[in-house]
Amino acid sequence: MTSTAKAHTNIAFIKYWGKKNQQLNLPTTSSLSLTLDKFYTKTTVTIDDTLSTDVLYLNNQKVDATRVHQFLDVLRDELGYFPTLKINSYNHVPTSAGLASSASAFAALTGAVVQELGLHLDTCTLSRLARRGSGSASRSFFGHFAVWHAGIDNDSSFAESLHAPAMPIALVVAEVSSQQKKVGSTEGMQRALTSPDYGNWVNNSQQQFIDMQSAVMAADIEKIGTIAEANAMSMHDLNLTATQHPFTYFTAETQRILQIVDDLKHQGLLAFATMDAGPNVKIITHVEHAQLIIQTLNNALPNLKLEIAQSGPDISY
Ligand code: 2P0
Repeated sequence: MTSTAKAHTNIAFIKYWGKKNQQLNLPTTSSLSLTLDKFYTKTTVTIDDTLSTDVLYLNNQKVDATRVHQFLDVLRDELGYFPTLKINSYNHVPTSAGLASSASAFAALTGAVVQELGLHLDTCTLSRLARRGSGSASRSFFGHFAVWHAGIDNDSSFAESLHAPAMPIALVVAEVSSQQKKVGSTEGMQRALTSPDYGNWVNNSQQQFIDMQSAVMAADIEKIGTIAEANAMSMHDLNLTATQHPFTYFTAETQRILQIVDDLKHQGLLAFATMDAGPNVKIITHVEHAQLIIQTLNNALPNLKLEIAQSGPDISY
């Protein structure tokens, strides 16, 4: 038998930036995301007990990904023994989009493995399992908006759909070229935890999480963008104010884009910036404003790679 799952990536509007338990990927705060239509991972899993170990192909290339092997060990702990697997994963998250693929990759892998084992688990259980591979993967099972409840232990930390109304929201993704060495999410979060502002960030984030849910349920794109921008910028302040190995993901080009977003906002457009573990800027806007934002960025920075994404679907099999 062979089983396939397709999971879309997501962008956090209220960020996950810090773990209270590294082994379980338990976050310090709850987070909230929009699933994106354009970017996804499709993963096929086949039980093959002739193999001596699990084998993984990524975009048709055999890879030895320690993180995936460790995750399959976690799944065997949680679900009980299962035979060796052959895994074929295809990432439709072009590096040019400047988005991380670990969210869609671990969600698709979890869905496909569980399907291949013939288990019938609810989506919140799948989310809880995928969290162990990568925190943000917990949110990639749900179309449109998802909330990941921080929880207090392995059982209580999972995501679910927000059941939000449809709305004309769009995301303009601007990829910034960067020579600087990337600080991975796990490392970046550890450094951020040493910021004297971390406790304040947790408190503010809790309020922003509540306010964001109201804004999403009211389909108020301006409010969504305003809160998302404030949350993202304070996340990046933590990196700068870390007492151990302070750092920044911002480059000169990032700052130029943020300036343009600010100018567009003052011209009356809906344009709000959010950023993740890298220099790329994602602009939250109304679908009708997206083209103008792209034109303006293109005129100012002709080499910038730009993509538009909209709300994406649930995981599918
Ligand atoms: C997020 N990010 O909420 C935050 C905002 C990046 C910045 O989740 O260590 O790959 O695998 O749990 O999920 C990216 O971190 O981290 C991330 P791990 P993950 O989307």
